[in-house]
Amino acid sequence: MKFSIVISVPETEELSLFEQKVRKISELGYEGIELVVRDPRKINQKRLKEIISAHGIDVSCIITGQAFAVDGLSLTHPDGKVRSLAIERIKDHISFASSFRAIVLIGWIRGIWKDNFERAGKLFMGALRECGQFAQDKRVLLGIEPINRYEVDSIYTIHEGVTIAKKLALPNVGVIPDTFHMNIEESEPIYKSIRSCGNHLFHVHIADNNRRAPGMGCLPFKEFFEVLKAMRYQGFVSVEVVPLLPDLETVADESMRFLRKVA
Ligand code: LER
Ligand code: MN
Repeated sequence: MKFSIVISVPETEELSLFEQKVRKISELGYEGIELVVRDPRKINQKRLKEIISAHGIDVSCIITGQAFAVDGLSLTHPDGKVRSLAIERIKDHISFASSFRAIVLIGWIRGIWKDNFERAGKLFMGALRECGQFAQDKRVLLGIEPINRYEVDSIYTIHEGVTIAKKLALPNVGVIPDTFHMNIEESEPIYKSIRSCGNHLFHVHIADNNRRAPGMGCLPFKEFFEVLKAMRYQGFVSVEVVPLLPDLETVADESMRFLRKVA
């Protein structure tokens, strides 16, 4: 099984602290890092690429949610100008991801749908189709992340994510299940519900039920990895702990020790 861990890319020229983190992650045995990037145009891409290639580590996935959380961009925003900016931003993420063969995560960028759920659903499909086709030309995969009801108001379950991927029928659009969200929203244990991703399973986020490092709570990870292996899953399993306490290094270390035992 290939493991990565989520890490934020700072919007500064100087990436020495970032480099120290990448070095540590790679020393701990991770094969990849997953990058939180608000705006790819605001980061020092040249230096970032040098660091990544110097440490021989892959970039598994790009998390785009900060474009919503910080900039308020959403693929379903009632204002067409904001929607266009959101689509342009995701295209920037896709172009950025293409140099690493990383997946682009579609999570919070779907926005909040409550004001007009049906219209938002249609806008989301249209935006995803446009971004998906753009990504296809760049050989990039897009993954819809089902997220729990306390953070968003649409696409909570794997079934909902897979239904959208099937409707779009683009081979490069799939789903990114996250064990923390699955434990809240799925009706079956994580090792059963993961199966419903089928061949739409592009990437996996893991955290325990309390969103701490896997092994620090009560989710059945041994059975979960048995099923992933039975599914012949070849992608990354990426540690996403929130909040990252006491620090990235401790979480990365605790997670890897546990993962080596159960995966
Ligand atoms: C959000 O809770 C999440 O799980 C992340 O992957 C960012 O969308
Ligand atoms: Mn996640």
